[in-house]
Amino acid sequence: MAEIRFSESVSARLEDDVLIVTINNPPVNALSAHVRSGLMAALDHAADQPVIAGLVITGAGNTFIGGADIKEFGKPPMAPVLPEVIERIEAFEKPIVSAVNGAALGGGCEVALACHGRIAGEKASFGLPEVKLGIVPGAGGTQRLPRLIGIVPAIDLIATGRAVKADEAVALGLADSLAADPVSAALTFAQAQAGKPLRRTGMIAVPPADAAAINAAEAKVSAKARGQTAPSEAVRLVKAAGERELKQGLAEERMAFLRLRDSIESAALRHVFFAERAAGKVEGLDKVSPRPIAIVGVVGTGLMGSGIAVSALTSGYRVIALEQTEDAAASGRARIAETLDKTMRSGRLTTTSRDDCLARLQTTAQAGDLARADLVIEAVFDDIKVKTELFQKLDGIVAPGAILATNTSYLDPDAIAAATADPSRVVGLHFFSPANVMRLVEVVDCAETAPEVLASALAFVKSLGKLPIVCGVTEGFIGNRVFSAYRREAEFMLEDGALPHEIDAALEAYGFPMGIFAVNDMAGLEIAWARRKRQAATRDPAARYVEIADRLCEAGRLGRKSGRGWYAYPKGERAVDPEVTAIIEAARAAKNIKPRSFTAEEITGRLLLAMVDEGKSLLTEGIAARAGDIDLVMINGYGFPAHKGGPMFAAEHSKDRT
Ligand code: 3H9
Repeated sequence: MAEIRFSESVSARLEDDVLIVTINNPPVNALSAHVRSGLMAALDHAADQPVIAGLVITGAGNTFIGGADIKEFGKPPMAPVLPEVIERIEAFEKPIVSAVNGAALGGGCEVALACHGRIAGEKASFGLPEVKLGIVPGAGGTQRLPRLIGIVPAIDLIATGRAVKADEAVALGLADSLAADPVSAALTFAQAQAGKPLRRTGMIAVPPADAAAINAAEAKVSAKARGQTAPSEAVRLVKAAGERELKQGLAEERMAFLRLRDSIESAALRHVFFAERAAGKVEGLDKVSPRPIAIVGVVGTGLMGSGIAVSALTSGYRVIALEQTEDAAASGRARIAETLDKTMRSGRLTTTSRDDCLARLQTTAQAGDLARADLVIEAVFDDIKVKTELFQKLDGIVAPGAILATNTSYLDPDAIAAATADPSRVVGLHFFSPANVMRLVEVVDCAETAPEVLASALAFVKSLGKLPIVCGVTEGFIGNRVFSAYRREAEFMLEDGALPHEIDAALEAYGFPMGIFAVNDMAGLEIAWARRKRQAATRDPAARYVEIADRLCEAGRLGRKSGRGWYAYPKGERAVDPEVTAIIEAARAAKNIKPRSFTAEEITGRLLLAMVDEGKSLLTEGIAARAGDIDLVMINGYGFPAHKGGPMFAAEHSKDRT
C-alpha cells in the first residue's frame, strides 16, 4: 500500500480501511513542530476520506513517542500546539487507537491517553516524567490519567514521574490490552469501534477515591519534595480532576505547565537532563570500539569491592572476586550474597535473578584465577604501596588485552599505573559507596590510558546503568576536590560564628537531603582526620587552617559510629551538643575571632561560591571537560539538589532567581 507523507516525520499507509499513522522522528520520536503538524494533516486526511474507518498511531523504531521536544522549550511556540492536537484526537469522529510499541512518555503518553483505545506492545512503557524536568504534564495528562486509573494511582505516577511497563499499565487500566503485534491488534480494535460511540477519556467520570488515601499519597509526595514545586503542583492538578469539569481542569493544568516551564527549577532540571546525555562523551572517542568485557575481576571484597561485584553481577557479568585468604574469600562471598538478598527483599531482584547472579560469582584466594578476567577492578586499602604491589602482580597475571582499574579515592593513579609494564591499560574507576546503589562513577583518564581502554571503561560503567564522568588526574578527582573546598568553607564559617546545626539547616532548606556536618557524622570523621595528619608536614603554614575537627576527633567524637561527632545522638536523633559548641568557641577565642551571625542565604551563598571556585579551577586545569560534569558529580555523589541544577548552574543563574 502506498505511503502517504504528512510531514517530514509523519507518514501513513491505509490497511483494511484503517490509516496506520507512523511517527518517525529519531532518536525518540519527540513531538517536534513537524510531528504535530503531520498529525494534524493526517487527521484532516482521515476526516476527508469516507473510506477511512479509523486510525492507528504508532512510532517507528523502539520508541512510541518520547514526549514533547525538550529542545523547543524556551523558543517561541509553533502552531499547532500539543493540547490542540490532543483535543482533536479525543474529539475525532472516527476511532483512533494507539499502538504503543515502546516508551510513551510525557506528551507521548498524553497522545495515547487521548486515543479511544491503547494497545501495549511487549516493550511498551507509559509514564508522565514531567516532574523530573521541573514541570507538570501540559497536554491533559493530569486530567485524563485519573479518569482512567483513579486519583491515587495517578498521583503516584505523575508526582514521581515513574514509568510503568505494559503489564502494569494493563492492570491499572491505562492500557486496554497487551499484544505481541500492537499495530495489528490496534487495527482490529479500530475496526471493531468504527461507527460505535467512542470511549473518550475526557468524558469518563473520575472514579471516586477515599479522602484518607489521597491525603496519604499527598503526604508521601510532600515528604520527598525537598523544596521542589512541580510534584506538589502535580498533586493539586490531579485532585482538581476529581473536582472540576474537564475544560476547567485542562485550563488550570496549562497555566501551571506554562508557569513551571519558564521557571528556574525547570531550566535547572533540563540542564541536568542534557548534561547527563553529554556525560561520558569524549571528543574523538566515538570512533573507538570498546573491548568486549564478559568477566570482571574484583580485588577486595570489603564494602566497596562487594558493592562493585554486586553491580557487575546484577548487570549480567561473570565476577571473580579475589581475597587474601580462603576465609576472607568465603566472608566476601557471604557479604555479596547478603547484598543480593537485600536487593531481592526490596523487590529490585527476583529469586531467580539472585540465584543466577550467585552462579556467575567465583570467590577465590588464588590471584592466578584472575587470568581469565577482561577487566580487573581493585578495591583494596587506599595505600600506595599496597596498590602498586598489587598492580605489578596483576600485570603479570591478566591477559595482554585485559584492563586494570583502580578505585582509589585520593592516591595518584598515574603512580599506580607506572608500576605496570603497560600503563596504557590502566584507568581509574572511582565508585561511590554503596557501589551497588550509587549511580556516579568517576572514570579517571590517566596520563597513559589508551583511548580504547577509556572507551571500554565508559561502556562498562554505562552497562552497569551508572553515570560515568570523565576526569583527569588530580588529588580527590572532581568530587572530593569540590567537596573539600566546600567543607573547608563550612569550617571557616564555624570559626567565624556559625554553628554546625545552623549551616546544616541552611543546606537542608536549600534542598540537600542532609547538611555537611550531619553527613560527616554519618561517614565518620577518622579518615579525613588521618589525611589531615598525613598532610600536616606539607601544609602551607600561611594558609588558614581550622582545628575544630581535629579537637573533636581527639575528644573521641568520630561520628555516629562512636555515638557522637558534630552532634550528640541521644535516642539516635541528632541534637546540638554544648560540648561541641564549647570546642568551637574555644577555637574562636584562641584565634581572637569575634563571632558574628550568618543568614541562611549567606551560608549557602558562601558554600556555593567555594564549590564554584574549585569547579572553575578544575575546568581551567582540564581535569573536568564541562561545567555540567561537575554539576552531575555534586548532584549524584554529594546530595546537591538536582532541581537547583548543580553548583555551576546555580551560581551562573543565581541572578535569575528572584
Ligand atoms: C513533555 O512531554 C511535556 C508535555 O506534557 C506537555 C507539552 C505541551 N526531547 O536518553 P537517551 C534526546 S516533557 C528532545 O540517551 P535512551 C536526548 O537528548 C517531555 N530530545 O536515549 C539524546 O540526544 P543526543 C517528557 C530528547 O534510549 C537522545 O534523544 N518526556 C527527548 O536511553 C537519546 O536520548 C521525557 O521527559 C525529548 N523529549 O532513552 C522523556 N528525549 O543523542 C525524556 C530524549 O543528542 N527522555 N532526547 O544526546 C527519556 O527519558 C529518554 O530519552 C528515553 C530514551 C527513555 C525516551
